[in-house]
Amino acid sequence: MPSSPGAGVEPGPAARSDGIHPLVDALAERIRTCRDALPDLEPLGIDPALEAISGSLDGENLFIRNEVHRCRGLRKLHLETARLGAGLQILHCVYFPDAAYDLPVFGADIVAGRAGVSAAIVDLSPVAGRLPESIDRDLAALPRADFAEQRQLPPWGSIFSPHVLFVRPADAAEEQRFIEHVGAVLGVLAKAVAQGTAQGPGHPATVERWQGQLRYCKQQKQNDKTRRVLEKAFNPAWADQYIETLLFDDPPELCSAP
Ligand code: BLA
Repeated sequence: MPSSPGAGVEPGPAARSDGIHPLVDALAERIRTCRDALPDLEPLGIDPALEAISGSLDGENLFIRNEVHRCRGLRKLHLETARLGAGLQILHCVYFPDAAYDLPVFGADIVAGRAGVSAAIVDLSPVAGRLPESIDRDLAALPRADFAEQRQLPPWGSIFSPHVLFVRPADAAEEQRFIEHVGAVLGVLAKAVAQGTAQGPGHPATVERWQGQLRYCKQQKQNDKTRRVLEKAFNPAWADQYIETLLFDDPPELCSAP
């Protein structure tokens, strides 16, 4: 784990939470509410240097707040809220499943700048070719989320499911609609978590899902926009470590028992 953001940053006593875009704040609250109802939820230990990172860059307050948990069926639930200079505010959330369970990766990301929210994305992404049938059905049955501006996925976005929602919300009503849709997607995941049962670490389906999770991380790491922002706010070596150890670390090795 990287221990210090390095040049350009003066560590402060705690992450600041002022000046957060209302969508970032409200979505983080909704995600926490859904998360706190998951079975056997417990906080995962996190390097205190990464839990709350604060400083300043070009006279702007910088902060990152990280929350990391686990629960039954999901090995790592990561929620990050950040303000990274030039008015850029980010919500980043990924739930990585335990490969023994037939569960997808949950991912959500919001990028807001001075001109408003430029990107809002949410998905339950398959780790085994396609989504489990019941999840596919439940997502297809959700109320249609209408947005004026749909966005085009980049090539690395082939990891996302056909149900992915990627938009630029036009106004406060669309921002609220996005929050409701994320809540509904998390409801679909919560149902699958409640019904899920584990297969052995050596089961071919577990191994396939583990490989799918590795691929998810590999593809996400091709998003140069994330890397560039972190490099500018901190420095390239720190950004690289942060991405490799906290944002998209590879899933832990499976033990060989069947
Ligand atoms: C785009 N992500 C972006 C952009 C920035 C970041 C600056 C460009 C904004 C835009 O295209 O409008 C930056 N995102 C970050 C940073 C972090 C972050 C610094 O999460 C974390 C510290 N990205 C994810 C996850 C998803 C995701 C989990 O981290 C999806 C589940 C998606 N971000 C995503 C996509 C784009 C994006 C699809 C658009 C990329 C493109 O158009 O090339």
